[in-house]
Amino acid sequence: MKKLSGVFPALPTPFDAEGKVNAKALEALVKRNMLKGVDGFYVCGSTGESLLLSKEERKYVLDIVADTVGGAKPLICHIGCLSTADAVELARHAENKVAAVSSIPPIYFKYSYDEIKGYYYDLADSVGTGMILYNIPVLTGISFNDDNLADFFTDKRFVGLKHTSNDFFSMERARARFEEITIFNGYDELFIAGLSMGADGGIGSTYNIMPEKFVAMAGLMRKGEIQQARIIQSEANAVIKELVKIGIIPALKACLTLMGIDAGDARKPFGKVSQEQKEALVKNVLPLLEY
Ligand code: MN9
Repeated sequence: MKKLSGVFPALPTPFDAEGKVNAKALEALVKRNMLKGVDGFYVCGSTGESLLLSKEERKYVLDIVADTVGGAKPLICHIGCLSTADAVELARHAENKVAAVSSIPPIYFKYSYDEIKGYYYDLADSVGTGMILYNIPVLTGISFNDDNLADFFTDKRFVGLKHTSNDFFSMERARARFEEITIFNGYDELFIAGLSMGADGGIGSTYNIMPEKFVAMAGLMRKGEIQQARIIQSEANAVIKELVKIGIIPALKACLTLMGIDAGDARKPFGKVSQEQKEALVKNVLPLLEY
């Protein structure tokens, strides 16, 4: 398999007025991102509200994205679930549609490290595609870092790391030790920092509303033009700051709707974006999205 790299939007899951998956809006979003030059997609991750979807919905979302992309770009599907059996079921469904699967570690119960490792190895044993570890300690309480990464990346079935963490020291150590794996930067606001410490690209929610900026930053960083890239990162960060104030997923979906892609509300327990917040997005964010 060719090494994955570049700009991978983490797709949100649009919902219609009844709260059902909105296939048309999802197709439109995927197509628009492709026109803007993204390199692939991350499906049903945190941004896709995967943990709030049923397994059937998660399969449906991947099917829509796979049909829309038609093999033109690589897909990574997040298949993380509370139980190993559910994750295996989603991994098997994804297997022939994706370049790799990916999973957060098992959450809620305080599993031992051996149990967490066992979860990933059960998934790796169940499918032929590579596995991308999803490191997001702020949400899972579990860190993949220099102390434990060798437990995975000495096995060739583990092909990548999605690193949503400020710990760039661990990212660099992973880069130095495991040259062949793909490292994706996870925090959009730290995109060029991640690239400068050895990431091959990034996976991010806010790429969906400003794909040009992330594609441009990736190109500039490849050419070593850090000062130019920093100017664009700064523009992107002004947007991200506003979204984070509201809540990243509801705010992202509200922005998409304002931009003509009817993403609907985030699913409960997420709250709705208020009228005042929408007005703030129109005033403070939409003008910054232009490229
Ligand atoms: O996929 C995203 N993480 C989450 C990665 O949504 C939890 C990021 O793109 C963040 O949304 C973004 C804003 O903090 O960096």
